[in-house]
Parts: sequence; C-alpha cells; structure tokens
Amino acid sequence: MRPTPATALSCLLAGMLLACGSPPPPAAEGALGDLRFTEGFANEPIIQASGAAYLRIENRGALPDTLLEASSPAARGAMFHGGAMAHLMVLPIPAGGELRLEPGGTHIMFEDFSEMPRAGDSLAVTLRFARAGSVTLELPIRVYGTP
Ligand SMILES: [Cu+2]
Repeated sequence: MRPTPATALSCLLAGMLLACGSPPPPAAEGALGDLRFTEGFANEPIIQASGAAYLRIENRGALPDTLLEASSPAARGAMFHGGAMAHLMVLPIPAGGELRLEPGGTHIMFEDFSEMPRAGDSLAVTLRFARAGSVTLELPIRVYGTP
C-alpha cells in the first residue's frame, strides 16, 4: 500500500519511517568523460502532461560542452526551460564550470507521460551532449516540494 502524506508524516513523527516503507532513494549520480552528475531527481508529476527533472552537471574538462537533448522512454517529449518556463534550445556547460538544473531555475521539462511516474520509483533519463556523448541516469522520483 502506498503511504499517504498523512501516514508518511505520522511515520516521521513516530520515528518509524523504515518500518512504514522504504526510505526515499538517494539523488542520482554518475559520470561521462569529463562530466560529473550529482543531485539528480525528478518531481512526481501533478498532471500527466508535464513534469520537471533536475540535476547538477559539473564539467571538469578544459573544453566546454553543451547539453543538446534530454529524453525518457516514459515521456513523449522533453524540452529545456529557464526559470520562467522560457524555452531554451540547448544548455551550455562551461569548461571547469557547471550547469545547475534546480527547482526555481533551469530544468528539464518532460511532456506527455505514457505512464505517470510515481514517487519512490525512478525515471530513466538520457542526456545527449555535443562533446561527451550520451548517458542514461535513473533519477529518483520525489513528491513535489520535498528536498
Ligand atoms: Cu518547465
């Protein structure tokens, strides 16, 4: 049985979270060439039409790279959004710098889920870079608004 927010809260209050269900999965991490990925997660979508994903991409190389595309088998499409939902075509990652996709800022916006991602599951996300190539990360899905 999926715990409701109320039961999850009561679990926390009772200090019995482990007894009530699995702890939330840790944020996704990974590496591809000079790129390091940390703090990756997706929000449980509120509607089937769209949902956001976040991660931090550090470029340890001497050359810049560019995030060209994100995709997931669970969604029909994806785009990059700036903080005010402005559509961004590609996302640069400066040499020795980082790209932060985070709540309230730039994010990946998935569109039209074939099956609603649920908190506690993970979302397979493939990222394609101009220089480093492609990587697939399993982003843990979190209830909207939880850290
Ligand atoms: Cu968006």
